[in-house]
Amino acid sequence: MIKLYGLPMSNYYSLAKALLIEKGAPFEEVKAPPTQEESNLVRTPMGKMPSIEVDGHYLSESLAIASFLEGAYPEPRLLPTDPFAAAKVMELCCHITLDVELVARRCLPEAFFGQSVSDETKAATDTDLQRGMRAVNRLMVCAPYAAGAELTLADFYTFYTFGLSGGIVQKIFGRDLLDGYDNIRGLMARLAEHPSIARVEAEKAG
Ligand SMILES: N[C@@H](CCC(=O)N[C@@H](CS)C(=O)NCC(=O)O)C(=O)O
Repeated sequence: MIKLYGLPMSNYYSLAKALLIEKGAPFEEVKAPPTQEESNLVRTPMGKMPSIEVDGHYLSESLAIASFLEGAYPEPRLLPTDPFAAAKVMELCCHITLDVELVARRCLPEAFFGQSVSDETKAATDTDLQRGMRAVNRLMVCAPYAAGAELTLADFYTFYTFGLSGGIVQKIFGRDLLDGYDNIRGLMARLAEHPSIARVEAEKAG
């Protein structure tokens, strides 16, 4: 039985949970806030969530967790068998995370934690986000899924990144991150109804 550590409020935790459900992997959730305590750092060396425990061994980072699950539970596949097609999915995941999520997160302290970020940070975030969105959109297929005809790991990164990033952009800049990106907006709506994602969101709300 896999243990999933973290809190449902985390989009990365939710992503890992949706992947576990998608793969049909038996798991249990263990509430573990992000801390710098040794008991947490042994599981996740930056103290972040999520992490998982498999047969007494710990693994952090959502991409590493996804990689483990893909190997341990090959069906349903979330990466194409063709190596180049699989790498294209990973490329999309990287750009979504690095060029949208991590950029938007610069303003997370002000958007959701009552702190403030400088006007310079906001201006740079706005500029960099627009560039990141254009980059991601170049790779997005959205026909009907992020990377093409099949559901892949990129869909899970899409749903959980654009959910959080969109919330930050709305709060800080008062605009919709997906304005001009109706393809991604449509995909988000489809993914919200995908059973594993819908279950994670329902359990979070409940
Ligand atoms: N790159 C990590 C990011 C994980 C992450 O940033 N988790 C956030 C919650 S969504 C966290 O634990 N933040 C607390 C902290 O930064 O100390 C992953 O993909 O798993």
